[in-house]
Amino acid sequence: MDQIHIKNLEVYAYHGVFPEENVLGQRFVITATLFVDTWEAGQTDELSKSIHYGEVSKRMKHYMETHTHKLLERVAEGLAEDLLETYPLLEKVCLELKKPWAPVGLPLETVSVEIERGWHTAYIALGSNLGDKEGYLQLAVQELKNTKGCRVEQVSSFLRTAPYGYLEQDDFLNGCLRLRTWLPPLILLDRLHEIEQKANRVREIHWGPRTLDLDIIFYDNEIIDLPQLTVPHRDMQRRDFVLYPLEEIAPWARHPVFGKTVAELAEEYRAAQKTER
Ligand code: PH2
Ligand code: MG
Ligand code: MG
Repeated sequence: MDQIHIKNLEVYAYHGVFPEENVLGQRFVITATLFVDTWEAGQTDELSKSIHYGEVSKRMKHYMETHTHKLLERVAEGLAEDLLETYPLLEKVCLELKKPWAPVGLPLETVSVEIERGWHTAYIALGSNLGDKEGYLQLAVQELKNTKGCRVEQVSSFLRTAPYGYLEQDDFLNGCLRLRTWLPPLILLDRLHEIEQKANRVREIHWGPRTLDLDIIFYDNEIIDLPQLTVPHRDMQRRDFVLYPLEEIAPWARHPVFGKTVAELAEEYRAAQKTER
């Protein structure tokens, strides 16, 4: 992707672990790479189609001067968050934050932290089969809309589905949504669990009745195999309650393991249903 570079912006600020750093202050030097599609700005000569590097520089200086953090890591994270939340055209940002006067008592040239943060696309499956099912799904959408680092882009219609797995339970209401987020997968998962808790979810029977279930189906094209989290969601290809709502909003999204689109997986599911009968 196209890049805009801001190299070695100098700011005087008070971040640091040592109390004297917070009192005396010191020089900080910031290098930022902004990943932004500059095609339209290049064609039209319109600044509004790109990101104003002067404005970004001022914003970073302002952030540095109005916060006092201990760690360079925290400063870098705060700057990245601020830029991603402020500039809709900013897809990703790389930030290097240097402290040439770091008081370590040794003759080093500089110390620095470098991070890369950006927006990702995740698909979340929603399900409920207890109480006010629609209300719980709406609550989930609202909560995600109000989550810092999350933008809900599209929500499917909600579909009544028969229980899969453990059959002695009420029908489900299921849906799917597309999320733009700069939260990493495990942090997003924590947030989903928090929202499930808000919906008074109690974890009892595996696959049993629940007020609200939120699952990460895709996170970009990432393949994640951790004890806490498997992405793409395992067995999604055999679940109409995931495939059908997902097909509605993202028929072209491609499963990174099977190499097939959601529309293809849904079609295969329908074909298999026919031969079973
Ligand atoms: N979720 C399950 C188990 N079974 N069945 C339907 N129809 N919909 C679900 O969301 C669902 C299920 C475990 O999460
Ligand atoms: Mg589930
Ligand atoms: Mg779940």
